[in-house]
Amino acid sequence: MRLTVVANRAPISRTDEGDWAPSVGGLTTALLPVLSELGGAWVAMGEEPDLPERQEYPAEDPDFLVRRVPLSQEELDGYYYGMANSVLWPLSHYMVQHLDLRDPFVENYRRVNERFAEAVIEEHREDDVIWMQDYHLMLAPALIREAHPEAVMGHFWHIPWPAMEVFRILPGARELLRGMLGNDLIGFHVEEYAKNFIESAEVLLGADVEDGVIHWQGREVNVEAHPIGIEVERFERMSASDNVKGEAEEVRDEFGAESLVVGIDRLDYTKGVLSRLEAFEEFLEKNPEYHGKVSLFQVATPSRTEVESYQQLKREVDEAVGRINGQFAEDHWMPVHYRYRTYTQEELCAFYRAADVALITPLRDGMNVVTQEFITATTDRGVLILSELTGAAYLLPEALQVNPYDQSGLAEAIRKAIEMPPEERRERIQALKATIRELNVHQWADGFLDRLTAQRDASSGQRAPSPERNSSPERRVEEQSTGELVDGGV
Ligand code: GDG
Repeated sequence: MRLTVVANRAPISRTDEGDWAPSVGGLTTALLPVLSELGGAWVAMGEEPDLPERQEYPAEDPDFLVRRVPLSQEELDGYYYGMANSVLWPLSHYMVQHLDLRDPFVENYRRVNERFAEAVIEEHREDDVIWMQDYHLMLAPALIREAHPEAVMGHFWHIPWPAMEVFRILPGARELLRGMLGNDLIGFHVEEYAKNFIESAEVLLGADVEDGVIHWQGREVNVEAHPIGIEVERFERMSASDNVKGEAEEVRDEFGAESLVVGIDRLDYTKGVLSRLEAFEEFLEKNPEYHGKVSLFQVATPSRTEVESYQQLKREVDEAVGRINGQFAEDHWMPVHYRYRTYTQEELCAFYRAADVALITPLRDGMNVVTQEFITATTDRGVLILSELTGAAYLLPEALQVNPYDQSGLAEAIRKAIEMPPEERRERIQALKATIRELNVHQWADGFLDRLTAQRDASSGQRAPSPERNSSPERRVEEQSTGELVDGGV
């Protein structure tokens, strides 16, 4: 069995020295080891002109093929910045006010999905398993299915699947659903998104559903929850290293606050950075005894800077930071320390470790792995304030859960977190750490592929079972430690 991964982004990028190396990011970390072991291909868009369409990797002793789908500027604008980032992204996060519906977005999304499908069809061999990723590629599965009715194909959706009544707002909702139903297995982070998807197929397409399985055009489509994890052991090691401990101390000394509240996000309107700042402002207004004692350190990583609503958000966040600091700063105390840039993972780890409180308050989020990184990196002191509108919240009841739209509730949660007694902090964080250790990114990849191959074996009945895969550290890829932007999720 070989594997074909189909994702918007390629798994390798050029280093400063001009070589090729695995890109930074959860998806690459999870899937490259499996792909290297099984062999096969990774199909992705060509992010720059002049990149080879077919590239064996590693060059000296290839494990797999990188197959690029080169895109014109018009295609990139329509498919990626348009349909993916300005339509499917806001809709899936229930933020219809950010929807930007334009015909060229749909046309280019169709065209690019066709081109991805053609590339997969060309590379496909009997017995391959195809694994699609995310909301960029909703139409490709049905096209691949037409060409290869026997193909074994799964799709992991990294963001929320909204309630059916929200999904149906989208003109073309049915076409997109039909595209997705080309798959054999569709994975989401939590059951709720899976239920929403099933209801969308049932109501909008009239699909038959029996015991959670969708019956569609003579095939079965399984829809399941497969919550993603992180590389827990690596984060634990990094956090316990002298380097990170030293950097965490430096951060605390630099900011000088008794309590440090930390937020780390891509600057995306779904992450709730603006309402978080407003809640922190309310906290300061209501609790003058904490002036001079509590600071918020907010890292906002630049993201999708070409999209107008992201430029607008940046202006609003800049303004809010200026307003809060202008009103409350004192000689030796700055209420908000704001950084609009990327950091290395090691630096992020030091920030998590320096934090007394992590403030993770997305307005919606498929999972939110920053939460998992904080839980893993923090000591017994760390308190997690977590939006109940994230996938992570379903798994982490011991967090201080908040409704991110409730500004006063959020301001109150900040006070509660700061005043939480050490024993309660320790109990909560230990429970959270235990949960996160169970969610490992390598197990996530293996678990999804196992379900996919099991389904293939069950439906064919004749093929040999897939070879045992193991999750040993040897097959994991060393990660480059650069502060490369993780854009648009995976
Ligand atoms: C999508 C879904 C789901 C951030 N700044 C820097 C940096 N990061 C890293 C974080 C974390 C990742 O980016 C962000 O992950 P999230 O899960 O928070 O969010 P999305 O990017 O929106 O991802 C999400 C995820 O897919 C996985 O399925 O959880 O719900 O939206 O790992 O650490 N990394 C580095 N420098 C930075 O400045 N190196």
